Amino acid sequence: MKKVTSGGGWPAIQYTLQKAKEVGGIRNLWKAMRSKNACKTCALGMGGQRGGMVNESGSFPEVCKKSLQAMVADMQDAIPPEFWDSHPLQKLREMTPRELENCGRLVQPLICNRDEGRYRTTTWDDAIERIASRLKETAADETFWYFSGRSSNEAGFLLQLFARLYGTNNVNNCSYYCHQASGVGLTSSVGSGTATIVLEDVERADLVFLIGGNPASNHPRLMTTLKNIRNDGGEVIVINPVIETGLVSFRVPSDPVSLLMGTKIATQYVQPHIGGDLALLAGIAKRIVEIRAHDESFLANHCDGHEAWLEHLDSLSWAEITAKSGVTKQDIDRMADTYAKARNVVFSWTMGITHHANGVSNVQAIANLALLRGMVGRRNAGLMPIRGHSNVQGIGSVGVTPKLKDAIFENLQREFDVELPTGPGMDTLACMEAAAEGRMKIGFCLGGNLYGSNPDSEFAERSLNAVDTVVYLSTTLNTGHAFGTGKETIVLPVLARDEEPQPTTQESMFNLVRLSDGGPRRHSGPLSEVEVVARLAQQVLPNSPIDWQSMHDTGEIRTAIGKAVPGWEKIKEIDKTKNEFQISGRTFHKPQFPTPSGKAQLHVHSLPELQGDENRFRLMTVRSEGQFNTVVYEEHDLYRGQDRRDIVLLNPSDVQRLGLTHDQLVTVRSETGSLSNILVREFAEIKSGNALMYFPEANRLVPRTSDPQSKTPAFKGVVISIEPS
Ligand SMILES: Nc1nc2c(c(=O)[nH]1)N[C@H]1C(S)=C(S)[C@@H](COP(=O)(O)OP(=O)(O)OC[C@H]3O[C@@H](n4cnc5c(=O)[nH]c(N)nc54)[C@H](O)[C@@H]3O)O[C@H]1N2
Ligand SMILES: Nc1nc2c(c(=O)[nH]1)N[C@H]1C(S)=C(S)[C@@H](COP(=O)(O)OP(=O)(O)OC[C@H]3O[C@@H](n4cnc5c(=O)[nH]c(N)nc54)[C@H](O)[C@@H]3O)O[C@H]1N2
Ligand SMILES: [Mo]
Repeated sequence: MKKVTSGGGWPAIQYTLQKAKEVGGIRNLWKAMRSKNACKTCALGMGGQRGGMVNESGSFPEVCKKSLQAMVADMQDAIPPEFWDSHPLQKLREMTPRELENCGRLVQPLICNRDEGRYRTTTWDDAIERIASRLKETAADETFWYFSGRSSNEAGFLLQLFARLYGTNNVNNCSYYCHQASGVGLTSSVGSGTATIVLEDVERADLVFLIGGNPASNHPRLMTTLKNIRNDGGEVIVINPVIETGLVSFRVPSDPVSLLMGTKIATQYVQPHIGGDLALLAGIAKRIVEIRAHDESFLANHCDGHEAWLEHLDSLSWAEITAKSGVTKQDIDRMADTYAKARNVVFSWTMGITHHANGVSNVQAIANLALLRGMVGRRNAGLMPIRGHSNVQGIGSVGVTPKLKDAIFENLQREFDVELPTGPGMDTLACMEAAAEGRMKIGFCLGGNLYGSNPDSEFAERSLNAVDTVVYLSTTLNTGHAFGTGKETIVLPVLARDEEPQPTTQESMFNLVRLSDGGPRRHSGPLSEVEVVARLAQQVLPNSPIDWQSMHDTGEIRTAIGKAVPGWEKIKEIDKTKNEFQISGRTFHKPQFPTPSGKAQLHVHSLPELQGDENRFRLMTVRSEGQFNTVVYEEHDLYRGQDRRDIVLLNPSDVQRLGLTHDQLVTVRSETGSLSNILVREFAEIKSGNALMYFPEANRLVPRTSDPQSKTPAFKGVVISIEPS
């Protein structure tokens, strides 16, 4: 497959027209895309009351392929009832993620007993009674509750409240596999776990660091912002072991000049080794101090720990920095020079930073570098984790974490006269490990694909298979429904955000709470997530101080969120005022930080050894342009010029050194598993010594090694060997 020379552009527009055809014409799709609902894909913040395809600074039209794909998927026909007779589990297991997604919308509650080996349809009453009776006969700590980041704040808040009153803190979300390291790292540095800035700040920056992310594929609408920065004479430094086409040049479809000519994005593109970022970031900081471009008064007045950190930087040798990062001194000096000259600098990052056993240290090192020149705590500069799922941040804010923030815990107990459990609760991977050891009887999943997103797929399957009852609230079929089954599996079909009968809210990565109006249902079977949870809670805990009946009303839930969650007071009136609001206490335009001392904290890190050697490669498991997490929409990867997914990409010099040829069949092995009949491919864009494969297929190879601080698996830090099949 020929590789495109820039991202975005005509293929994106052509794709829109093709997708429109699938759902009965451009008018249908346009109407759906323009409805006042928060966009369903990433957390950049489109839609809501500003209307679909409008971003947080009012720019229109902002559209990306993924939002179209997600919309078109929800606009599919229903899976007919006969489907389940002709598709036993065995058959579902043979289907690709793409085929599963394309089966259509789930519209009837389903039950599968392991012995029967197939799903059969049932009624809502039966399904809910069954789950309720299982819950009543199970000890609360033998259950776990997993939330994906697509659901509303209302559904997330209600379900976590129910789980806690039922008696467990085994409440967690997909963030543990995603940006948890950002939350933990940022909190330890600046006292708050999310972006310190709003979209306008990025738009006004004159330098953006883009570290370990591929927004051309995964956050396409950020590309408009980067294009604007370049047009205003600003600079973009990309740090990524892979040269991602769309980060070199991107054609923003809504800008005629950019569309025709393409906009150059990266002003400097630096390729570290996978896992080389900590050394690289320390190197830039060391150089800044050497050229005396650091802000001594900011460090003295607004930071703790700067003496120890500066001493540590001084003690690091350039030989260690360049060897462990894989980046030359010259490239580091150039980045430092650019940084030294810039006035307003934003640091952004995604999974290339968090998916490591030292993910939290990586994030702290980014914060260190920003603080070194006083780039946090003022306008037009700051820290920006580019979040994944459209409401992953909101789900976390409203209480979907094992340990509730103290203030939320106390507010809930006081306002609602309830007693909440005080046990520590388990993170996502810990729940999966407990399940594998037979210590979990019920797993309840609000969306997502817990099986598909896990490291070590063979383990993930075994783990969920050991659970008595697995419950999924889903919109479409995924590999979890085929492999991640319990002795009994119950699937409850739910409405998508824009089909909800009542308004719901979502939080963007810029801490803006957005209101979605909901809309007409497309199918008669599914229920809203909130209704399912309220009905279940009523049956399991009928005598609770919480009036679950009233919680069918999303307005009631918002009132409860407003009382319980600090900074969210304005949510109580949002459906009347339509005023989407910035959560208070999250944006830092002044250098006062919510840490015990009011100052930011600098952290010292020793540099980890580079993994791998002559014969063992560092492997990253990443997304293609045509997928959304475990949902694969297309087998090809447009920007990397690949036509299939069962491949391992290596630098041509490595392919030759191994004595292999392009497209030869190989076996890829890690300490966890192996995959055979994989095609090895020459891919000049990846730095030698490193390898690239696609998530989720490659998850068989990913060990359960995780960052001790954030519990996030090292999805990008896998060591592999490659031999002919
Ligand atoms: N189209 C699409 N959009 C999405 C998603 C999707 O699946 N598809 N998923 C959503 C979600 S939940 C998330 S979390 C985000 C994910 O967004 P990204 O983080 O952009 O996604 P990944 O594919 O994991 O890509 C990671 C990037 O990090 C680079 N990388 C890998 N290892 C390293 C390293 O050690 N150091 C550095 N510096 N870079 C490294 C890779 O080359 C790649 O470019 O996207 C969201 N948006
Ligand atoms: N190897 C490797 N593994 C990874 C990653 C990686 O980069 N490499 N990335 C990790 C990351 S960043 C993440 S976020 C996780 C993703 O983990 P998850 O969030 O668990 O997985 P998704 O694939 O996004 O879940 C998709 C499913 O959600 C359901 N769904 C869609 N919309 C809705 C809705 O409105 N309501 C409900 N109830 N369900 C809905 C559909 O059934 C769909 O099949 O995977 C992680 N795993
Ligand atoms: Mo994610």
